[in-house]
Amino acid sequence: MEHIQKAVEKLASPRLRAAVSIQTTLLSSLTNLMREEGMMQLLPVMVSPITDPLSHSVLEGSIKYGSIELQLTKSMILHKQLALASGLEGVFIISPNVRLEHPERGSTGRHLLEFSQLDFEMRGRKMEDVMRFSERLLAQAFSDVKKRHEKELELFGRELRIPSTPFRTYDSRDLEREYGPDWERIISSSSKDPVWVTNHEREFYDAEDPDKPGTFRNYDIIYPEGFGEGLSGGEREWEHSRILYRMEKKGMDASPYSAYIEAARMGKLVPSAGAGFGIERMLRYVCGVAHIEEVSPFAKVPGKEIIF
Ligand code: ASN
Repeated sequence: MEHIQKAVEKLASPRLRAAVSIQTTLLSSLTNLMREEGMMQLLPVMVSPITDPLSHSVLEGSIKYGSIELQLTKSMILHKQLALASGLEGVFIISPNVRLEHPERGSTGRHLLEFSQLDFEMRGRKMEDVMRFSERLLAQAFSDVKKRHEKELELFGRELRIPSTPFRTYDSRDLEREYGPDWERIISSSSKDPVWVTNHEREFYDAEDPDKPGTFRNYDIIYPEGFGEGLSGGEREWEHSRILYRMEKKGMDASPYSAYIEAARMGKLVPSAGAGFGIERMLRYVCGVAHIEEVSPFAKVPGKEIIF
């Protein structure tokens, strides 16, 4: 009963109203810039035989449709790549992602069982293009929030900085060497503006540097003040043989991805780069709150009772 009361009180609170109005501005600023860039908006895919394999472990999230097994979307990465086959220069989606995170992640302040990602992909672009574009997106969105939401930011006691660009860039291997496995928390807590961390060994679809095997052309934005990771993206593997090679190196079973692999074999995947912002994480940072659930009306926190 107490949990229900708390959930209802949160829904009725001025803080939540303020958060949702800031979120509305963030989304319109970000997507307007994408439209100005000539990118087209896709509608979300929520179930499919294929989804992002992810590089971290989550609980199983498939559903049965008769005898067919469908995955709940973990991210639309593979669909973003496939959508560029149409000849579009760039695509974006406000994409609902379901990731059944292990219960321990409930205390990180930034994990939910379902979240929304502003996910985008640009044909023929390189990692540097996406990094510069993402910085512009953040700087513009934050400055629009500052202009329009003085009162709401005051309610959160938040002094929002407009980040200077370009953000500092670190290589994950250097950070690991210097700070050990806890590097993300350390670099986030000691920074004033967001930073980039590049070169992560993760899913098969993030491109390996052809000139430096073992180095990866991907990147994350780490928010400052301890807020941690808020975007991840990369240049992509798109050639049939490279996709098979990367899947094999990862020890993946390629059979569930046969249609995607066939599209690559037919030459329908194109060179691209992209990324995705976690919308709730961005809002948490902008409002400066400890837990994402404070700014998310129907938050499903791993390991916690689910009310609405
Ligand atoms: N959206 C991410 C990307 O574009 C993928 C993810 O969310 N796992 O790389």
